[in-house]
Amino acid sequence: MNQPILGVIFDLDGVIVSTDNCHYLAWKRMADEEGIPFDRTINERLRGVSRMESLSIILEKATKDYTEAEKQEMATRKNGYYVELIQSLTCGDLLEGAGDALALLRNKGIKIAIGSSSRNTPIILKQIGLEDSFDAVADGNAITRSKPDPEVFLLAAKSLGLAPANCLVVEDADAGVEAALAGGMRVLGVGGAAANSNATFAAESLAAANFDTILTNQ
Ligand code: B16
Ligand code: MG
Repeated sequence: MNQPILGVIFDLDGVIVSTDNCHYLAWKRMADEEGIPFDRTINERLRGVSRMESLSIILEKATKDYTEAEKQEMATRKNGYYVELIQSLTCGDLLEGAGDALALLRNKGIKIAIGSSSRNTPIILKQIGLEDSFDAVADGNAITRSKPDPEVFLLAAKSLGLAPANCLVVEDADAGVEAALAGGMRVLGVGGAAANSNATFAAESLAAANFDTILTNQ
């Protein structure tokens, strides 16, 4: 018999808010400046992946080698462009169903947390008006290993005071689905991860997810 779900850990980008286009535009600007081919297909591989690992994927198409210092500079430059872009995010940029899902879970007494690879999580939560909405926030600033390592989700569960077996992760990236399962948690795949056959539950979006069923049919 499964343990009851007492906490839900949400990935941020692609689940609560769509910052993926901002990531794309910022990486594209940096890549264009460097003359490195980069398109939306390559961008799909960056979902849930840390900033430096994202850069490594982009550099697969580079025709020259870059030093560590140059790589740091490129990542910092991209982040500057990204932070500029996310200044215009508002609560209107919450993904469909996100606000309702958070309210429903709160009403049921379920604890809610963020588990994101992004080091910009605090800025994003503030921009979309959710900085005080979660019982715990675990993000890229607090971890050393990014998804598919379970570190960020284990930290979120610990901050909630819950065992991994009592937590459900909501993820849009395959790396995040893998991370949740590696951490001993169940996972609801949404968006791009809805088609991931390893996900415990699947829904096209948070708007289509039936938490009543998920929480009772455990
Ligand atoms: P940053 P998530 C991830 O957020 C993004 O999906 C991924 O594209 C990005 O590279 C990563 O955060 C790091 O972001 O450069 O802001 O630290 O999906 O884990 O919420
Ligand atoms: Mg994501």
